[in-house]
Amino acid sequence: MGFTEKQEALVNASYEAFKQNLPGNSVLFYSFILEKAPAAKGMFSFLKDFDEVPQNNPSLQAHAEKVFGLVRDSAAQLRATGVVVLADASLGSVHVQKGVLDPHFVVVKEALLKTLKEAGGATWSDEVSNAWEVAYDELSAAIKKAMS
Ligand code: HEM
Ligand code: ISQ
Repeated sequence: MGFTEKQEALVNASYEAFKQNLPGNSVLFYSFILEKAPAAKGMFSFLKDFDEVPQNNPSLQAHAEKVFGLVRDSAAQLRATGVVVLADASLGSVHVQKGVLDPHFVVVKEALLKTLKEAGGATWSDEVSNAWEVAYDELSAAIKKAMS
């Protein structure tokens, strides 16, 4: 079965939970990424000058919000059309330039899910997780295709 209205609603609801504490959740997201891939720190222009993930850094928050927002948009696209089309064709070249490799996509996926789980509290469930995973995987596939 395709991506359902229910799945889209679950993604939207937990995206709102993420946004409710954007400063804290952004720091959490980066921390989860760097925990698994410490070397990725040097890839991010807004991280490389800091020893720790900076608290209350607007640039960091804006970037994190964009990533979660794109996954949420992908859920809407999947429900409406069954496919994910990149809104920004340059997303491929950005990631090639930064040296992003396939395994990084798994790291970012796990960090995203862990962050949403923290943000969602008792509302987090396997069903919510699965909806995000499908949307993330389809978006990742579109970015990887644009990278190749
Ligand atoms: C840049 C989204 C996967 C590392 C960007 C940008 C977006 C984005 C929108 C443009 C700049 C901005 O943040 O506004 C995504 C999405 C991903 C994904 C939606 C997965 C579905 C990855 C992965 C890595 C990565 C797996 C590797 C750790 C970077 C880096 C930049 C970037 C280093 C440049 C940031 C800078 O300006 O310094 N990404 N990305 N991305 N992405 Fe990703
Ligand atoms: C861009 N791409 C992947 C992950 C990110 C995390 C935080 C900020 C920007 C990002």
